Formats: sequence, structure tokens, C-alpha cells
Amino acid sequence: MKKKTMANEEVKLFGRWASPFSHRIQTALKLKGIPYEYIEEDLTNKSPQLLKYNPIHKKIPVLVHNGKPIVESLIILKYIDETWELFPLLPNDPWEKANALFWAIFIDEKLFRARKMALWGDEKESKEAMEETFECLRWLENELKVKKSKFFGGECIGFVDIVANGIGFWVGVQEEVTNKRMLVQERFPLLWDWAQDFVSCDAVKECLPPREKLLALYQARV
Ligand SMILES: N[C@@H](CCC(=O)N[C@@H](CS)C(=O)NCC(=O)O)C(=O)O
Repeated sequence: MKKKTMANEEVKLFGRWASPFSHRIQTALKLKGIPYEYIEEDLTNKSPQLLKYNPIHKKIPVLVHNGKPIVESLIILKYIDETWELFPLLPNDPWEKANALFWAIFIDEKLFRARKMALWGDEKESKEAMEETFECLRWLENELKVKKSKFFGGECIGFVDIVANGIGFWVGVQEEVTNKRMLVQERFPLLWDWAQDFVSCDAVKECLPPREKLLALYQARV
């Protein structure tokens, strides 16, 4: 049974300012109006608490709800949605829900890998991966066309929109650093508009990392 936020609930988020995975959780908590304590992790020197709560992957984000850890951003998002009913992220209808989960996994597995290789791989890898990235973006463009809505979640942002934050914000910074264009407006007009709308949402905007700081981080990496 879904429950309302109780005053004595303790919610902690272990995250990293530059991480789109952390940003997903911050956005969801913001949309649902859940107060939480944010703990910034130094990923070059992980805290004993992070290693205790996520001993297998040793990654952020980790949500700790009343002392119980939840790891992996998609699982955390689903947990948040099932725990706090305000501002539902996943649809109620079982098929619609399965469809949203499909696209979320598609973004994380297929698109994320291709995008990463296209951006940071060697010349040959990057060329092939760029084609795969375009194909993935075409699928997402098509999904928006089929849905005929502003967001993947409908008229308000939902689960898939939050998961696609890498396309909504991070990709623009990465494109600037690597000089590789992915989200080209002429090729993906609906997705391009979606990205503008996505970053304009208050709950999204308020948790985004400062662009210049992120740019400097990627520039140092290149
Ligand atoms: N599949 C994970 C990915 C999380 C992830 O990659 N986190 C990175 C930061 S962006 C991390 O903690 N890296 C630390 C490491 O790999 O040692 C999720 O969805 O939560």
C-alpha cells in the first residue's frame, strides 16, 4: 500500500554533483516533495558508509530510507514512486508501466553504452558507436511522435523523462567538449524540443549541476 510521508521518516541520498544518476533521484525526490539529507561522495575516496550500503557495485546513488539502503538508480526511482504517492512517475496501467520500464532500460543499456563509446572511444569505435547512438535517438524520437505528448510521461515529466536526463542536459556539455554532435535539432526535432522542456522544469533545473563546472570537469578529462 502506498503511504504518505511521515514526519519521522529519515531519507538520505549518497550522490555526486556531476552524476546524471544522482540527478535522477534528486529530481524524483523534489517532484514528490520529500525532504532528504544529501551526502556528497568523493568517488576517488569512497566513504565507509557508501561501501557498507552498496558493497557490490560501490557506486552512487544510494538512497537510505529509515536505515535501509536501496541501490541502482532505476530501482531507487521505482522504490520512491511506490513509497510516496504524490506526483506518480510510472503509469498505473500494467502495459504502460511495462513500456516505460522498457524505455528506461533501453536508455541505460543500449543508448548509454553507445553514447559513451561514441564520445570517448577511439576513432573507429566512436564512428560505429555514433551510428548506433543515432539509431537509439531515432527510436526515442519515434516514441515521442507516437505518444504525441510533450514528455515521455505525458504532459508532465515521468519515469522515462527522468531517466533520459543524460540526453536532456549532459549530452549538450559533452558535445561541446568533444565537438561531436548527437542531439541535432534538424534530425531529432521532437527530442530536441523535449530537451528544452525537460531542463525548464523547476524540479529538474533546481538539481542540475552548474554547466560551467561540468564543462570544466569534462574538459579536464579530454
Ligand atoms: N547503474 C548505476 C550506475 C551508477 C554509476 O555509474 N555511478 C557512478 C557515478 S556516475 C559511480 O558511482 N562510479 C563509481 C565507480 O565506478 O567506482 C545506476 O543506475 O545507479
